[in-house]
Amino acid sequence: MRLAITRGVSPAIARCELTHLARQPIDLKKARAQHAAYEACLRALGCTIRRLPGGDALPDSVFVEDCAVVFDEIAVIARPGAPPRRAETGAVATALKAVRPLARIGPPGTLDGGDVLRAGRRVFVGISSRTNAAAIDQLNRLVSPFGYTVTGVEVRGCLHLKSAVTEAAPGVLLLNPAWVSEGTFHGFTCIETDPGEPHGANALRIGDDLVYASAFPRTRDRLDSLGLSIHPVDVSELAKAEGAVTCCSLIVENG
Ligand code: CIR
Repeated sequence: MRLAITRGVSPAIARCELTHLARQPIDLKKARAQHAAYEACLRALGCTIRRLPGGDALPDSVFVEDCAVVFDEIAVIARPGAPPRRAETGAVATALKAVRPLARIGPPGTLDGGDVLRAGRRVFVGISSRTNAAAIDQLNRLVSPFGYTVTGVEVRGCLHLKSAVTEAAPGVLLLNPAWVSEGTFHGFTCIETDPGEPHGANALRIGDDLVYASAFPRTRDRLDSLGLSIHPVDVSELAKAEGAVTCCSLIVENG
């Protein structure tokens, strides 16, 4: 069974953390409708949705990806770099405890799950305003015994590593070369985002399918050339909170 852990959009989302974007009004009703459509898309792709309760007082709680990193062997509970977001991790840990042994990032480490890109046994971790070297060391110690190689990656100009690069298909990365250096990813095929779509590097792989924001049609054309099965979703309201498609779920294979 493939599980997708999600959390509803908080009524406090207008007070979300923002780093690279100016604050704009967010239409809560529309954000919730888009989030429900996103969940429906994951369901149609074979995921069982487990929507976590209790995030209403936490503005960014919809972005569950930042609270943990799920491996086949363990789940690592993150320690988000923005202190107000740390209270989000409890409910995520409770859900993951049922499906994986848990480990945790501890102080002085800070890590947002959005900074962790898994590609097979390679794990790339963004060195960002949210994720520091201490956390990368901790993650390395936790997962290298399972055969993963952990590499820290400088990101510039965006919030998280996965704002800049995600895996579109096995061995194929979708990236914005202005935010991350292609040279870091030896052995991978890299597809660049369209220059007019800098936020278009964030795609969510579910098996052989790709969930992708409808806001980036020109980059989508580039992905189409790979013959991937692409499922467009409109996440325009969540994008105003600096969120994208990967950040609204934690996918657990065999969950
Ligand atoms: C934040 O700044 O933490 C949230 N407003 C957005 C988090 C998006 N998370 C993600 O891309 N993994």
